Amino acid sequence: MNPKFTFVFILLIHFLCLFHSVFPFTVDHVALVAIKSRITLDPRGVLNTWNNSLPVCEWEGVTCGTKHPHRVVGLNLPNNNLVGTLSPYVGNLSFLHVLNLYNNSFRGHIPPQIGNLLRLRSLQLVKNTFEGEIPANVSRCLNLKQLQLSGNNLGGFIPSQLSLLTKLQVLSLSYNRLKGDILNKVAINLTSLQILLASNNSFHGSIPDNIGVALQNLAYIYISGNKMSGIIPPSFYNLSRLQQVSLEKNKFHGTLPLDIGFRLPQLTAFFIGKNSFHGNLPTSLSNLTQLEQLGLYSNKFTGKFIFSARNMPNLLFVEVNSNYLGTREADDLSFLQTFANCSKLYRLEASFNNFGGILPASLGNLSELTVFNFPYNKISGSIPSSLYNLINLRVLGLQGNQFTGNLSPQIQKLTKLELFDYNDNYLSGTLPNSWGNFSHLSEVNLANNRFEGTIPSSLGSCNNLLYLTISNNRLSGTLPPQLFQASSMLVELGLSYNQLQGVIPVEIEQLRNLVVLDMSGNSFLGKLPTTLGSCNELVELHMGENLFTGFIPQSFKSLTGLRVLNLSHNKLSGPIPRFLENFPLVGLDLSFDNFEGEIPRKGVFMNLSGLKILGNNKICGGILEHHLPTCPPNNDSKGKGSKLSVVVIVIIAVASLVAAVKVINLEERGAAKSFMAECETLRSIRHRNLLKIVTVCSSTDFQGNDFKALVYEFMTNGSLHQWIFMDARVRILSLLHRVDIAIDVASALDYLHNGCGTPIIHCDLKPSNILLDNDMVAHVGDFGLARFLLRATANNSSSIAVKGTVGYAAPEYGLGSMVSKEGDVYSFGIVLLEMMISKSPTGEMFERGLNLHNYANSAALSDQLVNIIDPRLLENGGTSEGNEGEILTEVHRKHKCIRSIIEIGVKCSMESPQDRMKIEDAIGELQVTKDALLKQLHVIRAKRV
Ligand SMILES: *[C@@H]1O[C@H](CO)[C@@H](O)[C@H](O)[C@H]1NC(C)=O
Ligand SMILES: *[C@@H]1O[C@H](CO)[C@@H](O)[C@H](O)[C@H]1NC(C)=O
Ligand SMILES: *[C@@H]1O[C@H](CO)[C@@H](O)[C@H](O)[C@H]1NC(C)=O
Ligand SMILES: *[C@@H]1O[C@H](CO)[C@@H](O)[C@H](O)[C@H]1NC(C)=O
Ligand SMILES: *[C@H]1O[C@@H](CO)[C@H](O)[C@@H](O)[C@@H]1NC(C)=O
Repeated sequence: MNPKFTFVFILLIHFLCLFHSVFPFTVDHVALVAIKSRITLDPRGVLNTWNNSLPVCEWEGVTCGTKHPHRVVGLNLPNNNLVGTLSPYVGNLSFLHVLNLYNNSFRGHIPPQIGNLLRLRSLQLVKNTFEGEIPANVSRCLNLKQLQLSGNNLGGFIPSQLSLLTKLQVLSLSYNRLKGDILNKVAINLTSLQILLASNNSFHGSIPDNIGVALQNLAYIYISGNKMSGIIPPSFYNLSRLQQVSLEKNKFHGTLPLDIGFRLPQLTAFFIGKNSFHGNLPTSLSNLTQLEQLGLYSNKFTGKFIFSARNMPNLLFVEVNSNYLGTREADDLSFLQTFANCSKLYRLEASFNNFGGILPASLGNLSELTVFNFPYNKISGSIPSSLYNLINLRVLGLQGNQFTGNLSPQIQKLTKLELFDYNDNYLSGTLPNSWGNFSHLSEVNLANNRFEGTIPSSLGSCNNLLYLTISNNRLSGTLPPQLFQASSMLVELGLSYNQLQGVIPVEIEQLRNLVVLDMSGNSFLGKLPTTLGSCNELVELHMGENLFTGFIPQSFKSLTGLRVLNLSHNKLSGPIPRFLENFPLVGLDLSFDNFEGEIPRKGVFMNLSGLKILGNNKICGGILEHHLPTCPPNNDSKGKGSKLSVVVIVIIAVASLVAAVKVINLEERGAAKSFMAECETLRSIRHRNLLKIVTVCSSTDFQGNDFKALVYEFMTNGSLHQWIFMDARVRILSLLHRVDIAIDVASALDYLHNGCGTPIIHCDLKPSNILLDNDMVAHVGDFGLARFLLRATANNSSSIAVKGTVGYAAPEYGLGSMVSKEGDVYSFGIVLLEMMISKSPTGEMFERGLNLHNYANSAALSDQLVNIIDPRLLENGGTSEGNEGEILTEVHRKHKCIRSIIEIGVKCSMESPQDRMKIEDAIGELQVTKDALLKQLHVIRAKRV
């Protein structure tokens, strides 16, 4: 050969070789660049190396072959948060063996060009957001051993062509929305299959009868959460290599074969929960010596649970909740003793079965146990103290059994507890004192037992507690304020139906996350705590069946999320606040209280089934369907003749005009303005027992000075003063009248003090300011000296040296004290005594140290009341037709009532303000007295008939 030619030939060969290796290199390069171009976000910058200054084989995630050093055989980009679509150019990487995009955010369709990758062995796209159908073309990749598409948004039918992939060992399709009969149409032909993951799709069909022959290599089968049905065919138990089986949440039925434990010797996980399997559990389950996880919950298994874990050193958990296991016999729980050697066991659950017997003490050996959950069985006996050795416990559920005995203080050893439920047993004794160490505890339920004693204050130190329920026990005493700590996260607090008493600590406001509060059925008293208004996450508030008095606080206005409010069967009074109309209430129970006045008409008040208001005798109005009496016409509308004619009372005038009392100096900056504001407030307060203010007027008097006036409605029956000292022959105030008037007046004061936002102090309560309407209902009027407490104490310029009226004004006022609620209570006490004794406190006999209070008090102490009370009280009893014995009994009973009223009067008029009774308590006691009196009158009437 011509050497020249030879040279050219060699050159040509060389060039061809070069060309041959460069050309394919270019195809892969182009494909990768195209793939990169479809990736819109690469937060970790893995694709930064994909540039022209580096050869393709050095790009991150790219692997080239050894036989074909310039061809891309692997593309591995897992866990990179890549966002974008997968370019169809991927199909040009014709030497690719492995494509791994696990755990990124690829979306769009899986390109069918994948089907061109005839050398592909592993396609790993798990945890992306691919959508659309699986391209049938994938079935052309006949070398595929692993096809992994779990955790995407793939839908549609599974292509039957995938059955051609006979080399497939791993098929993973879980967590998509795929349909079709995966087992019979696809999997059954995949003779090499070892791992089938197809949970949580919409696959249907049954387990093929020939599965035991066809898929002899199967080790993992996860088909839970589909729509599969049928039985487990007998040949399934020929799959002797099976290690993990999950058939949960389908519609399988049938029984388990007796010899299951011998036929699946390698089984480590067996999950068949939430199907309809029935029958006895085969005892051979005990021979699954490799078993780690056993989940049989929500089936229909029956009979004794004969199970031994003695040969299962690797056992992690057993879960048989919601079956019919157990026979209520004493040895039902003997299987628990066989767990002693399971040192890894961390979860035991058997709720909602029929297990009887007692808990064996050997439980204490299961040191790794974190969940012990056996609620709703028939387990009896005491809770073994060895249970409290399980210091890793996080969930302890024994509710709904028949346990007796105490709650051991040893519980505090379980410092990792998160949930602890002993609800609904027969436990008794006191609650342990120490709750300080439970820093993880989020739920405690001790309701429906027989616990007694007080609520331990240290419960408040469980800072992560969200749910605390101790309802339906026999707990007594008061609520420890420590229960309500600022750090508290409590969402639900259930204290109902115990024997708790006292007032609700104001600290309750610190429970800012509270959603449900149930205090029903106790003996709580006092007012509803105003501070509860701060718990504005509340959705349910149950305060019924207690002894609460006073009004619904204005602060409740902020409880705008309330859906259920129950204040029934208390002694609450005052108006039903309008703001309740605007709450999303579905249930409002105000029945059997003493609410008064017009009920609102909107919101829940229109809802016949949602509203309960029975047993409030002083309410009126509302929608027709409630059948309440119509309210007396409002003064704002035109009055009905003379009865409603108005009386003008000039109550405030300029300083120069008035007597000794300096009221408001209108020359002072802002005083006139504040007067008007106060008048507006006065005008807006409405209470059955307050004289209604018709209007406010402001004018100039004859000397050219400003004067301000309030206009009140007119009362036909005059003042209490007139009645007390009225000629006995005309008409007499009966004892019942007097009690009613006392309650009316006290209610008015309570409303002024506590019911209308800023407390108002009347400052001049006396019989001549108490007016009686046509029905002898008392109305407190003349706010001439009324003070807004907050303003008076907060701002000196408007604090006034009030004297009130001699005889009725509290002694401390004479010493220059600020006006106070207690001052009004003093006046009330004096009025009460005056009403019963019929002597004016300024009468001649009351001087040199003797006053109405001392007079009544010493008579009461020396049992001389009968000698000082208004003699007319004992007349007019209406029993003149009765025999002597009856009369004596009645007089005796009346005495008791009179005595208790006088005692209330004495307690209200104590010398020292802090010793005086609270007005709301006075109402409560007067109410009790009235009830007793009414009962007595009923008896008398009944006898007469
Ligand atoms: C290409 O990537 C390399 C490695 O990340 C980098 O050092 C180089 O600056 C890049 N070149 C270009 C042109 O982006
Ligand atoms: C997925 O990738 C992200 C980002 O690298 C990583 O933080 C996360 O742990 C990965 N998740 C799994 C299940 O591998
Ligand atoms: C799958 O296997 C069945 C028998 O089990 C057979 O009838 C069918 O033709 C097979 N399908 C494919 C695509 O090989
Ligand atoms: C099966 O397990 C039970 C209970 O552990 C045991 O008594 C029995 O000997 C085991 N049978 C075989 C064949 O291992
Ligand atoms: C291979 O990919 C297709 C898209 O799937 C392109 O259309 C082709 O041009 C490409 N071929 C080459 C040689 O890059």
